[in-house]
Order: sequence, then C-alpha cells, then structure tokens
Amino acid sequence: MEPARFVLHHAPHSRAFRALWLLEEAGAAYSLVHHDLSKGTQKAPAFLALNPGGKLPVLLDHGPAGDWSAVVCESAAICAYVADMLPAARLAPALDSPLRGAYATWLAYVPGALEPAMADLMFPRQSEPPPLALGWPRYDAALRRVEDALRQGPYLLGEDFSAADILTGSLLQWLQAWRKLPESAVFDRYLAALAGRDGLRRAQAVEAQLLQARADDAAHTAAAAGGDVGHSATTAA
Ligand SMILES: N[C@@H](CCC(=O)N[C@@H](CS)C(=O)NCC(=O)O)C(=O)O
Repeated sequence: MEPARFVLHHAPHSRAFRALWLLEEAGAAYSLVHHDLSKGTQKAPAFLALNPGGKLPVLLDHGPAGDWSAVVCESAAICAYVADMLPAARLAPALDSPLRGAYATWLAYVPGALEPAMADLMFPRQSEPPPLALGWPRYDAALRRVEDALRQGPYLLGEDFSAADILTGSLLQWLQAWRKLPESAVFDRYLAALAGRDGLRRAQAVEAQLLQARADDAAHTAAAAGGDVGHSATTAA
C-alpha cells in the first residue's frame, strides 16, 4: 500500500484535533503518529527536530508525488496550508474572492486574540497587564467579536464552511465543555451546525478509537502486573 501523503503527529484531547478534523474534512490521505503528552513523547529528540517547540500538532506533507518532506507546525498554519494545498476540498475561499479578507482575519484572530484571551480567563495573572501593550482584548470582548461575526451564519464566512471554522469551532467546543461559553443562541446554532458535519464526526470517531485502544492497553498492562496500573504504550515520535 502506498504511504499516505500526510502524516499527523497527534495526541487525543489536544489542539491536534483541529488538524485531524481538517484532514477528515479535506478527505485527505493521512496516517497518525501517536503521542502521549503525559509521557512527554513530544519532547523526544526526533520530534524536537520537527518542532523545536515540542508541541502538537505537527503535519508532515510528502507531497502529491510522495517526494516532499515539508513540515508544518502550529495548528492555524496547518489549517491554512492544507486548505491551500487541497483546493478541491473547498476549505478556503478562492484566492480572488473578497471573502479571503475575513478568512485571513479569522485564521489569525483565533490563535492571536481569542486563544490568549481564553488563557487569561482560565489562568488569571497576578497583576493586570497594561491593555495597550497586549495584542488581544479581554475574553468577553474577544468572544463577542466571534459572536457578531456568526450572527448571519451558518458559518464564519456565511454559507461556506472553511478552515477558519475548524480553528474557531474547536475552541468554542472546548469552551462549552469547560462551561466558559456564555448562553447564546448564536453559539448554539453554530455549534449545532458544526456537530452535523461528517468530517467532525469522523475525526471524533478516530479519537474515540484511540482513547479506547489506550484504555484497553492500560487494562492489559494492569492485569499483567497483577493490578499495578501503568500507562499504555504509544507510537512515540
Ligand atoms: N500554538 C500551538 C499550540 C500547541 C500546543 O500548545 N499544544 C499542546 C497540546 S494542546 C502541547 O503539545 N503541549 C505539550 C507540551 O507543551 O509539552 C498550536 O496552535 O499548534
């Protein structure tokens, strides 16, 4: 069997889910390298050679003919990269579309403003930083901007789903799970629209399978050790 074009370094329940969802939406051929963040496989020298930051996700692209070795780090960059590399998947507005402006804005806004604002909320600082020096607004303002952009819907850019929805939607899904998303019919409608997507369901099924395999492994290890529970083995970098 031919090796898949894309290889995703992934760990369940992490930002790597964005890349997994993206590859499923794109219908791309990919394989996974499994990491276990609790075991620190993302700090192994072989992985640090790909991403010196030691963070997931990382995407390798072997190219259409299998003769490239492109490495893409940062989930937003992976979204932009795959959407541009696989235009037939229509995960980005065409280069000559005016929607390109909003698309580029959201790809940068999520990691550059919404995520830092969310981190401020989850992990408050000892002292208030000067707001003029920060590149992002307070959490409520950051979120309101997303809500306003979604009022027309169903997606950020209107009728067409794009890679920007994967970045934004995956963050909103987390916030909802952590009960940090304010009551909003707009967010409810958006999250319901995302939940109905086959690409998201397939990505969730892949993660569920991985988690089950990991739990089974742990149970076997525990049984073999006479009840001493260990962590499951993973395919580390
Ligand atoms: N800005 C990066 C953040 C990646 C990130 O923080 N990944 C976390 C998992 S959600 C990670 O790999 N943490 C492991 C570590 O820091 O050792 C992106 O969006 O890709």
